[in-house]
Amino acid sequence: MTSTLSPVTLKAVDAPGQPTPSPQLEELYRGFERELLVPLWTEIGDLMPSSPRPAAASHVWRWANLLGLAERSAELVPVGRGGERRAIALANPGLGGAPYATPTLWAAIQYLNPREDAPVHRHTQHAFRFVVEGEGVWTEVNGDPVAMRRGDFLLTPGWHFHGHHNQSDRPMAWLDGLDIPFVHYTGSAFFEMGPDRVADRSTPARSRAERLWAHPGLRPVSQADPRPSSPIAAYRWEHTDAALREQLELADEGHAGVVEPGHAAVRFSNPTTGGDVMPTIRAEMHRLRPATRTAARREVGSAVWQVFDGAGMVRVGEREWAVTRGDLVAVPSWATLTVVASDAGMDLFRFSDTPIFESLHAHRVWVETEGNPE
Ligand code: 1HN
Repeated sequence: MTSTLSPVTLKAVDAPGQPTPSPQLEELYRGFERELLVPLWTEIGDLMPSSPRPAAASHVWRWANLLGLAERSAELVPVGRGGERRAIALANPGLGGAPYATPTLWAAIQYLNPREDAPVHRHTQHAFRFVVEGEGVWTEVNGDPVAMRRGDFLLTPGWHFHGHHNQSDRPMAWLDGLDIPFVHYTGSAFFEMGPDRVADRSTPARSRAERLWAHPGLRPVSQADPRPSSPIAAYRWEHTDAALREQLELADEGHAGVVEPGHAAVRFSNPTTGGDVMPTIRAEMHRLRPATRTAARREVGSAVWQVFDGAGMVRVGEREWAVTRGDLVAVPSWATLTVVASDAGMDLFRFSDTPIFESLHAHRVWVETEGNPE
């Protein structure tokens, strides 16, 4: 894991910008080591690159492989107090084996057997679920049962009690996203268990949160204050799908709305602010028409993409992968990303840590345009 304390080790080297090695310099460096000090002149190249050089790598995880291992876990590993979740995290190959998809984001496949419960707890980490296939689980958020179905995007903002119940006779798997690494590095994690018994085994099609909040453009007059996280517990696929379809139809009719030709996108938003769904996480759905290639793009902050439907290619920097339904791609900060849909077209879910950088005024974007090559 990431918590080992490493002592300072310094070496005098004969290199441009470095002081000439000598026994006296070595002696000075031993003095720095004893006092746990590091001079800037040995580190400046890593600390001050001319543009971001993240430790995280781009990487693809295949949904078919994750699902096979999650199914096997479900045979061998019970869900209950202590472990709390049968969630298996993506470990970015650049991050030393930590269960982090990127330096700020956790992504995992979670799996529940038929009739199985994951216990109620709460934590300061913000969380969401995205459902690439299946149904039958209700996630209970502050006592409100929320149905999970393919294409739905569901929120568990920080410090909301939540547990999951599979109320069906079939197993179900989904994607979990959380800001666990960010909260871990910044020492801001709190955790508390909830009641051991499931409060509400009812299986409503719509949660109370949706009945109050999920009517387009309509806000309950009693709820006037802005909230740090969206009160909409579930963003349903039928709405997301219609929004994407109509963006593309409007483009066909000569009207504005798409990101670029053949590329529609929507951002899940907090109706009380118009901003992102949670303070640390941005989430979007993208639809590419058959054979559409996005403009190459780089931005500060890291992201994870999951193919929801169709197939295509994802290019990150020099690397390129063919991807299909469920596959997940980690995109490090400032890596150049291009997505190309196959002849079947492609829908992709994306989540990122962008709100952190926007609120710090540290967000930058570069987009390929004519006359703006790499
Ligand atoms: C958690 O509460 C969930 O609620 C998923 O489904 C993954 C990883 C670490 C800590 C808490 C969930 C988690 C988690």
